[in-house]
Amino acid sequence: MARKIHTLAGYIHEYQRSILDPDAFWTQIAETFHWQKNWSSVVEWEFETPSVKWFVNGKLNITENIFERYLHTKKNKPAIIWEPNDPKEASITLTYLELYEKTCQFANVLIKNGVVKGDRVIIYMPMVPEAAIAMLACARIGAIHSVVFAGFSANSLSDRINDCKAKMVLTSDGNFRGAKTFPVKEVVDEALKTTSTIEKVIVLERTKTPVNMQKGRDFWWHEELEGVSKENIAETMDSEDTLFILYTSGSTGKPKGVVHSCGGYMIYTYYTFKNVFQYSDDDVYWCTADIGWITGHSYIVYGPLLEGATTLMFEGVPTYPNPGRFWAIVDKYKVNQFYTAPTAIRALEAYGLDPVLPYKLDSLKVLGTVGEPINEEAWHWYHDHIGKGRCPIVDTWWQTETGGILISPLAGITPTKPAYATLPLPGIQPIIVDNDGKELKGNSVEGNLCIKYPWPGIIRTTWGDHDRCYQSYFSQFKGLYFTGDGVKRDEDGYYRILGRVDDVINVSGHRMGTAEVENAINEHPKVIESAVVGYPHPIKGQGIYAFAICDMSDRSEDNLKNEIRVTVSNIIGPIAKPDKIQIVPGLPKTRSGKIMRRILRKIANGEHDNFGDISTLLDPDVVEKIIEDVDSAS
Ligand code: 7RM
Repeated sequence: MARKIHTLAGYIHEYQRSILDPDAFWTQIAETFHWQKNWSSVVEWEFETPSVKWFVNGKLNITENIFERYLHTKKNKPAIIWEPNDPKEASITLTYLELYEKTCQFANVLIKNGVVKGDRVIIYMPMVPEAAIAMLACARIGAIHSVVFAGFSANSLSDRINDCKAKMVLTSDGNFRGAKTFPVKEVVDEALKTTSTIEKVIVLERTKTPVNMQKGRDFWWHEELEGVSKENIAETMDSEDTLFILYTSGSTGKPKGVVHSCGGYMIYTYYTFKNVFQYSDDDVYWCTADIGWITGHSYIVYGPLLEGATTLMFEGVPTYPNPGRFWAIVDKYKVNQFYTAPTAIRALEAYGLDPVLPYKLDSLKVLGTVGEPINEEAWHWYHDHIGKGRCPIVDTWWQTETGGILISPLAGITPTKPAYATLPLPGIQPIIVDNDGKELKGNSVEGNLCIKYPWPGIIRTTWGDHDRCYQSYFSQFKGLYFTGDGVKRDEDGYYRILGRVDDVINVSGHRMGTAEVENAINEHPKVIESAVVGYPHPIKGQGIYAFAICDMSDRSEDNLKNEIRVTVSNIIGPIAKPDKIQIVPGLPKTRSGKIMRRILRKIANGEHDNFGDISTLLDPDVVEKIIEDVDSAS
């Protein structure tokens, strides 16, 4: 086993080593894995075009490193524990052996249905073990999975299918979420009206929601499994072959397909999982993310399973059947590491301590957060009332594009500090630059967060459009990976993430491009133009505030706002619905026609003066008019 860091001195030593000789550092970790063929060089890279390759020419299969690697020692150890939405329904435990057999069997189902190495398979599923099995089965045969969060609309799903020209969709009849059931298959049917590449759809029966099965295209999961072997020989993958595509929003209108490759992602998710959470062999680890997000990929499925850990998967929502559900699950399974989002912490905090007090929570050793900055107040509540002051909080900063955690405490090993992600993990070389790209050296500085050296989990490209990868992350500051986040390095050298500096809003830990939301709003026939900004929201972190110029001739304001929300929900999904809409007579624009978001952001933040230089505005009066009417935003 690659060394787990046990002490602060150990961290400092490993960090130094990783910077002075990255090749030796990563070699030592990668050597503990099963490679079908060894790599010829550890890393080959440049951040100009960019091009990054790890473990060059190495051959492997990530699932062999989850299953075959552990079968002699862990075959009866629980790999996945699944807790259903309804607490009265039986839970499911899959041991490493069982998960292995199910993965192989489903891999054979994919093969039987014509999926071959390199094909794209969309996974649009609820949080059930089959979703993880589907991902692993794809990885087993070298098919590229692209998980689409089951809360996205038919339109969003269809865009993603078309972008990656997927051949198959794996889905379910429905999805239980709290007291509601969502007709997932119906959304797939709708999406497939505007796609042309999907040959087959395999449908898992989960909710028994009636569905239409199109002959020759749609097949039942359980029927496909009948008579299929549980043995499968893993496909040989090149280290740089694509493992998966995951779509994420950026500052432009269209989500981009972030591409991760097999070798580097494997090493990086494993190493970060092990060290950040300080997992020990009999621990039960629980990450509450959905597998539709990168956190679910890296820290429910791949990272924990590569470590041979027991990972808990929860189908439901934190407030069903009551807001004590998370804590009931922690006690039920004696969860040792618990990893969630600040937005969930704030939402549960709002219910007070009554839902928490009935539970012991004494199994907890480590608490984690991810997805957005955590405010000090929520940090202390989490620390005091969930961790009972005993558990270190790992505030883990990372991105879809980074594959795994880059800046975070190591639980119980390195210091924590409320609202700070603290220190870079070994192998990570952060650099702060000002807007001109000049490095801000030393401590007590604030600026744009970049990374100057590759790590194994870094994004390789954006699917089908490499230039977009360059434009989005490598063009702003020459020779650096730019994260899009602002950051402060304090007097002690600790990093505090300040939030996005681009046109991305982070709503409950979910990234939304302002342009993407505007495009959706503008689809409403009565909307002439719109501008979207983020504003501080007590629970979601940021809320979506839309300013819209509309034709109001035949609608009441309330009706129109409702219709706009429905439009956005249909085009992107409910998570993108504006929290506030203000109908405005005009938008502040420069003479060249650019919307001055800086001003709108201030207005949405409740600031009504100190707009800085507005002399370049085409019509300065419009700002006055918008401010006069801010109370109409709803
Ligand atoms: C893992 C994930 C990435 C963006 C990132 C940040 C924000 C994530 C933290 C955070 C402050 C954190 N991937 N972010 N973690 N901000 N502290 N611990 O969330 O691609 O969906 O989002 O999320 O702005 O750039 S993501």
